[in-house]
Amino acid sequence: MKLKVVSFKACPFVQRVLIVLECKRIKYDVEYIDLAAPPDWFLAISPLKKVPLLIVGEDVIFESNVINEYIEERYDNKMHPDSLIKKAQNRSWIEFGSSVSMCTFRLTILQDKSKFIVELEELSNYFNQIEKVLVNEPFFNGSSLSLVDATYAPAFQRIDFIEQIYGSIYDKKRHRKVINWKNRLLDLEPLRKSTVPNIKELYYQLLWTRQGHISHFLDEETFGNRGPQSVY
Ligand SMILES: N[C@@H](CCC(=O)N[C@@H](CS)C(=O)NCC(=O)O)C(=O)O
Repeated sequence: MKLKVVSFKACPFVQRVLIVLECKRIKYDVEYIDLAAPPDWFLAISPLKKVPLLIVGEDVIFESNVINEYIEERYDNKMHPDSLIKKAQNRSWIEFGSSVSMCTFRLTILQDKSKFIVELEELSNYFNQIEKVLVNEPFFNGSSLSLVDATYAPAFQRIDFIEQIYGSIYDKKRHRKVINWKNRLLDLEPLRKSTVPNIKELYYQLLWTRQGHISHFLDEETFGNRGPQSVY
């Protein structure tokens, strides 16, 4: 029975799941929905009205990290470490990754410049914390990819997109290991396969739709008139 992932093309949380499916070489189908006009069938099966959903036959699983734990338990090519304590620590850093992702999301919607700057400082503080625990290379646990890597890669990809229009976000001295880690993750084939090819353009279009402070760093001529703020 083939797995189905319900997705929104620019969603980083969906990507976490697709990265794990790609790493484990599991076949899956993707069904895209428009979150600006979600279909009734989706609203009926998504308790939080969010993607990703994983559909396994008649069953539905929601929340990206929970979906990844299911895939990890069900399939070979294990990505969690064997050691109980290391596995628990990996889960702690996966949880931390959700804070990083939400911070990255807020950077796209905050309209007030000073609040945007405060959020950037928050992100930088998160990087300080991650820097302290990055003792392995090239990935979080060393040579093999983990669910932690799959959690952070989509957020790092978006932070890079933001950097390309805004300027430096990482501190080259303080975040040296984080920068190395994110560069390795951004080079991964499973990350490339986890998105549509025009993800960067779609992301900038989303930034424009969100009309946050960051949208002022986009080229107005490319995106047209500013509309009312909308998350999707
Ligand atoms: N904690 C959720 C977050 C998922 C999430 O926020 N997905 C966004 C798209 S990127 C969504 O579906 N938003 C719809 C909404 O908030 O109405 C997860 O990890 O799966």
